[in-house]
Amino acid sequence: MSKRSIFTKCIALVALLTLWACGDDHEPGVTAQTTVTIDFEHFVNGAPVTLGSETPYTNAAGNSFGVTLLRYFISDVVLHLEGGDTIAVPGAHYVDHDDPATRSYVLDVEVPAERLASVSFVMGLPPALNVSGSFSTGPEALMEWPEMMGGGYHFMKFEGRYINDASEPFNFRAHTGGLHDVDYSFDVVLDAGNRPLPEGAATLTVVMNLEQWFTAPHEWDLNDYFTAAMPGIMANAAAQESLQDNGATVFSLETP
Ligand SMILES: [Cu+2]
Repeated sequence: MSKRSIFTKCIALVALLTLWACGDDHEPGVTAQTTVTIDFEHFVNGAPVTLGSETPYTNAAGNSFGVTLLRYFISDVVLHLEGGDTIAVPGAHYVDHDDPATRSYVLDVEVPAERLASVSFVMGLPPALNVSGSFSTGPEALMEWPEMMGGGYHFMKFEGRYINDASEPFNFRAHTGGLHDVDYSFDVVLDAGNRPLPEGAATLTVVMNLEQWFTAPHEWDLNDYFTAAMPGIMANAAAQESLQDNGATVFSLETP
């Protein structure tokens, strides 16, 4: 055998081994898995919110307002894959804008790295999770809802300041929760456009668009809800229902 022939065979062998090594590195029949993290972002009028005592934003009713605090629960996340399979992640997740760790929710399930049709979750706590005493420690426990209003937990504390009809800054507390036996949590379904979930790690970014709480179908003039004469909206069933309705357009899913 000539030197040249051996050299050619060696090249061919190396090429073959390389092809083999670079081929499908998954065992047949085993679908690649991924870990899904949901990141939460909070926007006003299309831009990330900055918390503070100023009133730089304007709502649909023309009120100038600002945001000082934002805390809420989302629960029972479900990932809907393109083929129709669903992956449920039971339980609640607490988000505090001021606590970056809470704004990243790593779903504790193995997810096939397939295409994602949609993601759904509950805004707030459904009745099965809205049980007094179920959060005994941590900031979640501080979301308690008064027993005299039915107990359980706040779904959301959205607090800020607006400029009222007297041109004075007035602090508002848009607190939501179940009231007595009426549940004001609601389902959110976000179209994911059949985006591929990359193998290993995938991130979904869910945006809460804060101005939408005050936009439609019920336009909120904050003077109608937050005044010195009114005790707040926590015991106000009509206000709770109104925010539940407006919640339909509050969340969006960022395109990857
Ligand atoms: Cu409250």
